[in-house]
Amino acid sequence: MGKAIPTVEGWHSQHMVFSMDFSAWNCFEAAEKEKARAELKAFLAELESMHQAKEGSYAFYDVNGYKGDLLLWILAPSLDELAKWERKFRRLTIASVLVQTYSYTSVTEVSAYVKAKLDVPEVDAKLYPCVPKDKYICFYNMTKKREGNDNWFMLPQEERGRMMREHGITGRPYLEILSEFTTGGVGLDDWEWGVTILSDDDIQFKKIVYDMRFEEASARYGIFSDFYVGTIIDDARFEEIFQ
Ligand code: 76R
Repeated sequence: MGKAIPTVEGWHSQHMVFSMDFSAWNCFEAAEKEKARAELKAFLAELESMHQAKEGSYAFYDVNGYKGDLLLWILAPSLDELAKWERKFRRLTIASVLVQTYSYTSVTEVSAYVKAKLDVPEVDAKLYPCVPKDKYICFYNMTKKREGNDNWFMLPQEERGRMMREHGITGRPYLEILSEFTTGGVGLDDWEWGVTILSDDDIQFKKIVYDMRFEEASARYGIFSDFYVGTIIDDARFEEIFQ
């Protein structure tokens, strides 16, 4: 019988995806649009202050495809802080033209599969991430299979450790061109993990995910959600979206 691997947790994490009703937005008067833009900018400035103070972090991206238009990722010290941010966002004027299409509640997580020590700065950087403002984001969920002989949770720890070491070896070279954050959602949401990758080169998402498909941990045990990809909403893009 397997045994749970020790994990350490850091900030709580809320991924939110919204679709924007552009026909409703287009019906806004110019002054209403201006008010909505100013409120949203003030909200983002508050998130930026939290990020600068290293009390949390965030990401705001323009999502491709039908799954949504905006991805807002917030990291904060507790679930209740996240709920406050969420409520604040929902009360913005812009929220009246947004419909939430996805969310994932979790907490940053590092496990002891590979790391001998969990109280080192490298681990802290994963638990309390300073999310980089890279051009592109890729977010999806993963769960490990529990079916017949392919039951991750029935495997001995050494066996899981071997596969996770292999996983780390595949992943490590990619850290030169992307950042990856694993958040754990067991007991908090429907999927076991959230995977958030940021890079200035979106092709690296395709490369790392394809590479990992051949690892046993993924090939045999990986189950994945929908994928969300998007581009950072910088000032220029903000004006384009909310014009
Ligand atoms: O090397 C180490 O010290 C850490 C090793 C490591 C662990 C334990 C690690 C490394 N990951 C770990 C855990 Mn990861 N990771 C993913 C995905 O699409 C797919 O097939 C998988 C999605 C990517 C892209 C990725 C990237 N990782 C996990 C877990 C928890 C599993 C569990 O506990 O059972 C999941 C679900 C997961 C998924 N991983 C790395 C990376 C990268 C780039 C690395 C190497 C760099 C690093 O150490 O951060």
